Order: sequence, then structure tokens, then C-alpha cells
Amino acid sequence: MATLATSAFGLLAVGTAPSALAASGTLGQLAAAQGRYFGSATDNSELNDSPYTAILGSEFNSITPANSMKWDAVEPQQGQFNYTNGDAIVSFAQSHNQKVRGHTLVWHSQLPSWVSNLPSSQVQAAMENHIAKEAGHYKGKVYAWDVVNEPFNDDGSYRTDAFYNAMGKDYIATALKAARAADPSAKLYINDYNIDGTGAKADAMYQLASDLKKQGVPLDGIGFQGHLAIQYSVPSNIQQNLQRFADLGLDVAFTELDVRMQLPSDSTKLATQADYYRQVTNACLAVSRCVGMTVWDFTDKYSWVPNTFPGEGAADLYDDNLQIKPAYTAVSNALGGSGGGGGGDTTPPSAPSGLTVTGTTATSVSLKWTASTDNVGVTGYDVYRGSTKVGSATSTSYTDTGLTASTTYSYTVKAKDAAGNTSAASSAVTATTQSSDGGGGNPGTGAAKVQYKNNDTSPTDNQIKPGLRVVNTGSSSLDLSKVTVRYYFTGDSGATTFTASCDYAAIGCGNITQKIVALSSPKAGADHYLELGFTSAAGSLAANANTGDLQIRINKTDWSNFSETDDYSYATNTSYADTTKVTAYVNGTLAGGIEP
Ligand code: G2I
Repeated sequence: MATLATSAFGLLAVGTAPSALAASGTLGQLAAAQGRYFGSATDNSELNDSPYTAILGSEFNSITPANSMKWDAVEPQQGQFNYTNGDAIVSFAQSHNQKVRGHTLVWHSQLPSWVSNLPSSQVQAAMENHIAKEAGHYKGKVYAWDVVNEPFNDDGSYRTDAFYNAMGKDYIATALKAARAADPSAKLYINDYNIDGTGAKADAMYQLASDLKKQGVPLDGIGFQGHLAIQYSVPSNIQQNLQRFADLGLDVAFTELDVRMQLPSDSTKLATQADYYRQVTNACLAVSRCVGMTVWDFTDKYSWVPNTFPGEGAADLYDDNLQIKPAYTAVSNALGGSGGGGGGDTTPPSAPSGLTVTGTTATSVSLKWTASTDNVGVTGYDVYRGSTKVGSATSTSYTDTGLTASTTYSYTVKAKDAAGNTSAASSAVTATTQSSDGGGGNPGTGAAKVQYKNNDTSPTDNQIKPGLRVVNTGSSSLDLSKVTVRYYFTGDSGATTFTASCDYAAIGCGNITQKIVALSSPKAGADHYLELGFTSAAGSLAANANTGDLQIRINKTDWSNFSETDDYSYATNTSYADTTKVTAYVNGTLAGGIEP
């Protein structure tokens, strides 16, 4: 059976053009099926962004550190080497089965001033030492090195940087030889921009490459950065340009591809951009020695473009929210894929769980939930109020604003992945905004007040556990039998009957009475209150004295769970503090606090 199935697939694969098969797969998988890699730049700070790394680790089979292997990062002072950040990138790559393109050993930019300030006679030794140490450190761990980066000016003349000034153009051969000695198995590249199509700069690179090959200098490939912009035409003759370098016996690769535009983006510009990406991908596929492509980060969230070209951006395959753009689909299709994003991934994330209300004001509701999981990676969440999507989050919390006071809202959350798959909705929670007089209202006669602490570790379990104490704020003794206290809450779903108990009272539980009262017109966070009273044996409180700790517990008669965070009297403090949201009465008249 296995043999039959294999040969049937083989026949189909031979007889059918890749594009007609529309395979599913990540960009890395699709490129691998074409004998190539598909990579992205990345940077250390980005590795803390888990929706980002979910895509970086799954979609790409090569990565390039955008900054952490550059001279200023690795040897900021002469002879002092720091590989921490570069090692972190290598380690990410190793744990995700990715190649690493090392970038870059010799470059005029991000070069510490100690190098440029060296006497000319010392530059070569410093360069050779830098290459020996860094390429030696990463020996066997990088697939390729951009040994020399950006040696040319746009007119094809040599850039007169510290290396050229000290050694003339021979610095390039010297650098390549030093790199070969340090890591014999790494592919050694010269890398530059504006050489993607034919022109003076590409011609200069061609002349250099051809001279170096003739001289037997160890050069394995040319990197075409591919920093394109839709306001300029697609570089001319990309395929022919790549091919002439390949014909010298060199590998070629797009090493930093992106296609920027003037902002704001719109659907027309995004379609043009997609077409540029498609043309570059097709050119690479048409040249057998075009070994792979790397995008200079895959998401607009981390693009270098806006910092360098103000007013431009949106250059990458994924947008700021890690959602695929038409450019992604174009590349995937060109590689023979279905273009669906996430490599034809059709599995939605799990529904978010544990949705809870973490706070309310008169005009806002704050929510949190537990992260969803996904076969590729969760890229974000959409938050719904009723059936209206009110916002999106990449973390697991959200605050909905602009709401009306004393109003109950229902929320659900859905998770998304990079392919655009959306999870089922979470279970709903309701939240009631606070009343708009939360800061005002009738503060009472001032004869008594309540202090509160929360004795409950879980606001979603089956009990409400307030700690309460009554303070006599008057100047004469207060007869406790005339005092009552109200703690306001909502019963949520389940039973509408309740039991209240006293766990501990400094004045004795036997001296306390409890009853639960339903509000005839429910308020924000309150459809019931617990009313505490005191027996005549409770005695009286001297001025400024308090009753001491009263530890109370409320449960529903069916023991179903509460959702306490939206309760009027609920707060999170675990030590006693004044509250206005638990009210005190003397002879039935409000003495302290504010009713809901
Ligand atoms: O400029 C785009 C690329 C052109 N080809 C060579 C690449 O090495 C270059 O990459 C970019 C990085 O993507 C940027 O992240 O090189 C820039 C510097 O030339 C990098 O930008 C720098 C910022 O300018 C600095 O302010 C910042 O401290 O990144 C540094 C580290 O985050």
C-alpha cells in the first residue's frame, strides 16, 4: 500500500505544474519543496513577542539577525567580544530547525568608532582579528556569512570607508580569505542593495565577483538585498541579472527583501506591492542557483523602513497586527502554495477560556482571559460586546471604553491565527458599569462607616467572603443594636436564594444577624445585599472605636459560582481600608458610604 501511494504521488507530481497543485505549507516548506529556503530577519527584542515568534518559528526555515552580529554589537571595544545576542538568535534557529545567515562581518555602518579611528596601518589586523574571532565563534553554526556588506556607492564606485581607505579594494579578498579560514563550511557572500536589476552598481558588483573568482578568492555567493519601493519601478531584468552571477559559479539569494510604499497603504498599493514580491520570487525560482530568499522582517510591526524613510512603510508580508497581506499570498502562490497564510493552515485556535471582568468604571469595562492555543500560533484576539466587535488585542486583556453608566454589557472573545482562522467565541461574561454618582451621592450622616477587606482568593468561586468592621465616626458612644451594614453584590446565574454565615467575629458571631435582601430595582453591580445587624448583647462602640474583624461568607443555595469582580461592594484589598461601597446605617438612616 505504501509503495502504491508513493508512486501515485510521484506520477502526479511529475505531470503537474507546481502552481496547479496549490500545496499547503508554510513559506519555508514551500521553498524547501523547490530546493530553497525562505527566511526572515529578526532581532533580539522581537523574540519576547510570542505571537511574533509563533510565526517566525513556524513559517520560515532561515533567519538573519538584523543587528546582533554586527561589529558594534559584537566587538564594541577593541578585543572585547560579546556574543550574547547573536547566540540567542542561533539558539532560536536551532530549536526551530532553521538556517542562520550571519550578518555581517565587514560593513561601514554600525561600525564602532574605535575602528574608524585606528591608524590605517592597523585596520587590516583589526579586521582579520574581528573576522577570525566572530566567524570562529559561530563556526559550524551559520549557513552563510555576509562577509562584506555594501562595498559600493550607487554609481558603482567603491565606498571609501575605513577598510577601503586602509587597504583599497583588496580588503574584500582579504576579508573573504579570513572568513574561509575561520569557518571553512560557511558560504561566503558579498551583499549589497540596488543591485537587484541590471545597472551601473550591479555591473560593478559583477566585475568584482568575476575578478575574485578568477583570482581564486573564496567567494560563494552574492546577496541581493532587495529593498524595493512601489514608487519606483520593479528593477529591470532581475532574472537575467541573477543568472549572470550564477553563471560565474556563484550562489545568489535575496537577502533583505521588502517593498515599501508611501503611507497610508490602500488596496491598490498593496496589490502593486504583492506583484513586486511575486516578480522577485519568480525570478529567484527561475534561476537554479538562487538558493533562497530572506525578507527584512516579515511584519510591518518590526520594519526598519519608517525610521529611515519617514512617511513610508507597510513594506512586509504581514501587517502590524501579524495578519497576512496580499504580498504573502502572492509569494505563497509563486512558490506553488495555496496562499492562505500559515501555509494553508485551516485549523482555528482554541476558544479563549476564563474570560473575567477585572474592573469597571462608570464608562469602561476591563476584561482578561486565558490564552488560546493553536497548531501554528495565536496572533491576537477580537473582543465582542454583544455581536459587535469592539476591539482587538495581542495580549490577553482588553479595556472597553466609552460606555454608559449603570448599564450591563455582555462580552465574548475570539482568538485568531496568522492564516486568518478564528476560534469559536469564549463563554460570555456580563459586566455592569458603575453608577455615574460613584464619586458623589449621599455620604450619609457621618455617624458610622465601614472598613472592608477581601478574604477571598478567587472572585469566581462559589463564595463571597468580605471582612468588615464598623467604625464609630461620631463623638459619642454608638449602640450597635441600632446599626446595620449592607454589602452589595450580584447573584449572577444559578440560584437566587442565598445563605450568609459568620466565620469569625471579634465580638462573637452570636451577636451578629445576617439576611440577604433582593433589590427591587437592581443597580450596577447590585441585585442583592447582605444586611448585617447586631443584637443588643453586642453592646456599644465608644467614639472612634470599631467592632473588630467580622468575617462573613455568602453562598448560593445551589453552590453555583459567583462572578464577583463586577459587584458593587467588591474590592481587591486584603487589609482593612475605608470603603464607601459598603454602607452603614444608624436607626435605618444612611450614616456612612454611598448606596449603589
Ligand atoms: O537598513 C536596512 C538594512 C540595509 N542593509 C543592511 C542591514 O543591516 C540593514 O538593517 C538595518 C536594521 O534592520 C535596523 O534595525 O540596519 C539598521 C542600521 O543601519 C538598523 O537600525 C538600527 C537603528 O538605526 C539604531 O538606532 C538601533 O540602535 O538598529 C539599531 C539596533 O536596534
